[in-house]
Amino acid sequence: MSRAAPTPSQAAPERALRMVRAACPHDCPDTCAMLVGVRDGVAVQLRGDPAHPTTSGALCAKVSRYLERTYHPQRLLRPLRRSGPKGSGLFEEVSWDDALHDIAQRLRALAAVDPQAILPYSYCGTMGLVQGESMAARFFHRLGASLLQRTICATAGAEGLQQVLGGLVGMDVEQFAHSKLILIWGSNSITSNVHFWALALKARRAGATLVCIDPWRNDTARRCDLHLQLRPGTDAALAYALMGELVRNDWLDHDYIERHTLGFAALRERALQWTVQRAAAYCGLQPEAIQELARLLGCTRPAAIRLNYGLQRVRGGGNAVRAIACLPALIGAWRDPAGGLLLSSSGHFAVARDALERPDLLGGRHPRSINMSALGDALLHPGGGDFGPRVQSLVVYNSNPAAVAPDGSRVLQGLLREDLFTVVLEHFRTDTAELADYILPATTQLEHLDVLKSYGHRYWVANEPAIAPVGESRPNTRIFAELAARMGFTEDCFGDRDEDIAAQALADDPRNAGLDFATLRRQGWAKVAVADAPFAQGAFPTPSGRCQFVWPPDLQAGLDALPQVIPPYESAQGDPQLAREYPLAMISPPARNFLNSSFVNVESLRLGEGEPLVLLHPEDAAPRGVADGSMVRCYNQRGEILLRCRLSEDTRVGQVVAFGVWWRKYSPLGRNVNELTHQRPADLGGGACFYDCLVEVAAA
Ligand SMILES: Nc1nc2c(c(=O)[nH]1)N[C@H]1C(S)=C(S)[C@@H](COP(=O)(O)OP(=O)(O)OC[C@H]3O[C@@H](n4cnc5c(=O)[nH]c(N)nc54)[C@H](O)[C@@H]3O)O[C@H]1N2
Ligand SMILES: Nc1nc2c(c(=O)[nH]1)N[C@H]1C(S)=C(S)[C@@H](COP(=O)(O)OP(=O)(O)OC[C@H]3O[C@@H](n4cnc5c(=O)[nH]c(N)nc54)[C@H](O)[C@@H]3O)O[C@H]1N2
Ligand SMILES: [Mo]
Repeated sequence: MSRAAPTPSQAAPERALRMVRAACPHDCPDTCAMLVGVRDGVAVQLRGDPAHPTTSGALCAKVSRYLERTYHPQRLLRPLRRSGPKGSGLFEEVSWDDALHDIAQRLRALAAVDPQAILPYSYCGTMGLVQGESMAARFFHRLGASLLQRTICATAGAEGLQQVLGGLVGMDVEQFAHSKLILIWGSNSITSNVHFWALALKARRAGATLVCIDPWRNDTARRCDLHLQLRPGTDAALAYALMGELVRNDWLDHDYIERHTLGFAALRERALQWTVQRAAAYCGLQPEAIQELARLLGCTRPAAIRLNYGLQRVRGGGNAVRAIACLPALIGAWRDPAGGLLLSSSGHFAVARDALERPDLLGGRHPRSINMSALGDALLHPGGGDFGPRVQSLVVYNSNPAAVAPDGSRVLQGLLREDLFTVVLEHFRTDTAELADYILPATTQLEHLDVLKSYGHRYWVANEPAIAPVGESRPNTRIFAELAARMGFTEDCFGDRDEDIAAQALADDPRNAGLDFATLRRQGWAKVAVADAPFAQGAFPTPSGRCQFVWPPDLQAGLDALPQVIPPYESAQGDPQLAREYPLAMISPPARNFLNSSFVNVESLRLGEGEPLVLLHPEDAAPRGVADGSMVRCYNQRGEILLRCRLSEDTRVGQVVAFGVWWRKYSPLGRNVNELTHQRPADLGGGACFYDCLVEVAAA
């Protein structure tokens, strides 16, 4: 297919196809550049931009269906107000004026007592900097509402990486095509990062070895040359064992270590304590597999690690990332553009956060901060003490907490509080929207303007509105600006148009090399100005400028400053009593046809996924009398769900894999996998621990 350049709309004849540049808004490392074909005001085709280097003309299974999502018969078209008891599903249509007037009045009354009783709840339904935390953040800052710690996905790993490398920085994903060894660590790339997988395949055609480190033999693991199928939550021990082997065999880059790292002597000593045998027993691996991987790491140039967020959804997740992030410096892998590690590329983008979010509007107030991964507890807290006022209003946008937040029965109980005033900005009547007092229809990516950075590649991508808003839907920015006006907020920033906000997003910084939004939207996408091999000469963005094997604040406090090996809360090591009662470790990785809970209501994709499934090893099925294809109860101290069981040797003995994240309303008993997960935080960054979970399974 030839490349279609966007043609000016005014010149286009009536029936001509107009191509509009867009960006995939979804929470995925790939942030694809897209082209939308519009005819007579209707989006009729959508494809990946063939000229964009990582998108390469291809979209994933889900986003290829984005038109079905935008024009879905169940799209919310008008504001809705609850007209029956919470959870009854009874709503009536109201005008925007009435809805906004009433919401502003309710929020104003609460704010007059204590604005912290109002909690915004949002995540990455859209990754757009405009429709994400811009006008919304301004609104809540001006209001003085509670702050939200956005921990549900990545903060444990982000904090871990920050301690070692100094930020969310690392390899350029395009360079993986030239690596000779690629470790895919804690990631099912084919499902959740498919454009990276294309680069890994390119490397393999040029002779690279691909290794997968994952407790589940997923699609990606099956296609790699080597798979280390470790116990969940044991990655730090594996990393230490690899370091130990690098030391014993002297597969080290002494010059790089000397000049560009901090704390090698201590790390070396700790690593030697993790003998291959000890780690093999701890991780549930064969010692030979660890030795083989160490040899590959020590003897292959360039060696690259595609670390991802799957492994940090456990109690020790932050420290696991720390331990793994030490590996490339030991072998001097950073010297080569195709060597090193990539967890996230976010930190290579210079975003003017303060201009977008305007924390100055807090005006010296310091509202409390609530961890989004413990939403159930927050909603059920009676208020008082350190917690502060009871949460009396929840304003949800870009998220579906009733489905995605852990400890779902507590979340649901909280959302069912008759006295909780809940407003949900959405495209659909999600599980969360069903429990709202007001549902406000929001525009999709085809209907609004935005600008995106990426956490998997290094391109800014612009998104032009391709079509007029469907129904009476409005962009998040407009909804919050209109609420601000009704609240009497008069600051100029509430009058910014989406174009203004997009322009403000790009910071004046050498990494943007003078790029402005006007240029970006003309080009569609633009690469940040960052060196191919950013740490070839050290210069890590840490306070020491070095790769930090030890965390200096811990050193100064006299604490153990090295990465720690921390067992999951729910594991034989972490809680032997609990492990006897609920002996199966449950992980709940993404389903290929869904994006977290987005797309579950797109019929073609839901049919592709079938029904909520759990994989159980035949050796675990036999003593439980569970047959392949039967329904099983999956339960623990927090709850119970029903799943279709598939017997599979792709999971470990003692481990089940249940796919996320189904909507409750499409799940048996109206409950999904998060009925079983807990709200306790990871070691760093307050991160969620979705894959730190023990369960038992029985025939239903
Ligand atoms: N199709 C699809 N793509 C997605 C998403 C989606 O829902 N669907 N979600 C998007 C989002 S929000 C994110 S954050 C990314 C996440 O993408 P990734 O960071 O790649 O992580 P996950 O896909 O969550 O999990 C990947 C793998 O981690 C493994 N894993 C679980 N526990 C452990 C462990 O303790 N150690 C190791 N080594 N591996 C473990 C799981 O078995 C799974 O195969 O993907 C994005 N892409
Ligand atoms: N058990 C288990 N639970 C998990 C995970 C797991 O692996 N296992 N993964 C976790 C991870 S990594 C993440 S990131 C979270 C994700 O959790 P969420 O960020 O809540 O992601 P989604 O479920 O995709 O819900 C996003 C919602 O935003 C809406 N939306 C999209 N664009 C817009 C917009 O422009 N305006 C408005 N108003 N709404 C919009 C969509 O319709 C959708 O309903 O889930 C977490 N939950
Ligand atoms: Mo995520």
